[in-house]
Amino acid sequence: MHKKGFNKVSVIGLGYIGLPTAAVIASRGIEVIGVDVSQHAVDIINQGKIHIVEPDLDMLVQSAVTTGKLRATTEPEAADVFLIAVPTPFSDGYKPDLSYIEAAVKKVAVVLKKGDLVILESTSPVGTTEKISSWMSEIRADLSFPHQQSEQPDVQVAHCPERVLPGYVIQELVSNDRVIGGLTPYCAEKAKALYQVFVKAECIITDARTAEMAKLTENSFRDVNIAFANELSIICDKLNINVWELIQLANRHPRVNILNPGAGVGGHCIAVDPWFIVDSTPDEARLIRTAREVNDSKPEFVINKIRKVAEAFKQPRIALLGLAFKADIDDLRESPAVGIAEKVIQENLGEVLIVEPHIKELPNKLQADHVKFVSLSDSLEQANIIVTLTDHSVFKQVKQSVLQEKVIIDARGIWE
Ligand code: SAJ
Repeated sequence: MHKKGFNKVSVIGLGYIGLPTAAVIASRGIEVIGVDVSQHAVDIINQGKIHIVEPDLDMLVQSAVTTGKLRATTEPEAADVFLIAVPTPFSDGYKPDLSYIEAAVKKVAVVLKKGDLVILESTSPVGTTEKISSWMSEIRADLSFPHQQSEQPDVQVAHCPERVLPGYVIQELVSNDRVIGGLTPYCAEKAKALYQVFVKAECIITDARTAEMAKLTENSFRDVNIAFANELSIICDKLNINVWELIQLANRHPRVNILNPGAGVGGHCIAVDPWFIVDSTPDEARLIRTAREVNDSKPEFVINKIRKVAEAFKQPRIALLGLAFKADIDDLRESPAVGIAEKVIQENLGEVLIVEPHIKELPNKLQADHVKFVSLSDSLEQANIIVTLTDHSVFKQVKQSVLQEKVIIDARGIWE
């Protein structure tokens, strides 16, 4: 196996991106040290098991740990490459929170040596790659860094944003093109050589700021397009038009491709990243901000529909289908469906029957006396109001005849 001089790679942050990346690199015969602040995650990984859900990841991690190519620890140790894959959430006022990145690179700085490469994979506001270079230089005055404009810095720093789709991570890690932005062209070249060890698609080089903005742009593009669909659904509701039929018809135009309205936009990326652009350029990013606001208002629109329908029943029994933030996954974090369920329960709009085939029990915040966690068939039997919140494949198979006596709020358009 051609390792291009990368004998030891350290991946900092063993979550949805870091762990699959660590395992894929290890599967190419390179020694990988995974670092995470969670002792629990480290222990599980060292047993060859995984603490997150992602298809095929379990096998990959098991084999990497068994062959001795992957090992996890809580403190960084010396390596040739450090790949940072920690979260970048936003704090109050939609301000990017770089504290996880800062903590990670400051720990990495301690073990850096001349010739090392540091790659930031975490989605980050424009300018963050320069910032990490400067954070590291504060701790290591004995080494030169690329933001210092030195001809040949001791340490190379680049940004290569991850772009994988949850549920398809293992496949997309290898098959997606990668945008690689260096603080200098040499930094980018060096990072490209690493990605070429496991990426089968193209690795395209640019500067760090463009790479940072490229990732934010991709997710903002999707957010704006989903917001268009969501706004249409609200307009059509007012005008008494079936939005699903409308979109199907409009999409027959060769240059129109409208996405699907839903119960809101969830997940850790699309509902977050556009705010990083808004935070950098608040006066200019008008459309991007409005798209966020439109998508964030969609859950309240769905709750309003449920309120109105529930009022008409003496004993409303409301089935909520799906809690995950999108189809066919088990991930409930940042899910608009969970927020809707919480509100319906809090407001006591009726008896609530929750269906989520991808989880084993309801989260604590959704447990109450008037809430039952039931199977799809039980919910269809018992409920008089049925609300689709997530477009899981199993829901699409429900026969229309079963739904005839029910009031349907099909927020995902799965039965249209
Ligand atoms: N959604 C709709 N209507 C649609 C499409 C999506 O309401 O037509 C909703 C989904 O239900 C979900 C949310 O949007 O709640 C986001 O889902 P998604 O499948 O669009 O995206 P994510 O968040 O799972 O992953 C995205 C991907 N980005 C793009 O497609 C541009 C992925 O490639 C990124 O790597 C990932 O964000 C990330 O980590 O940034």
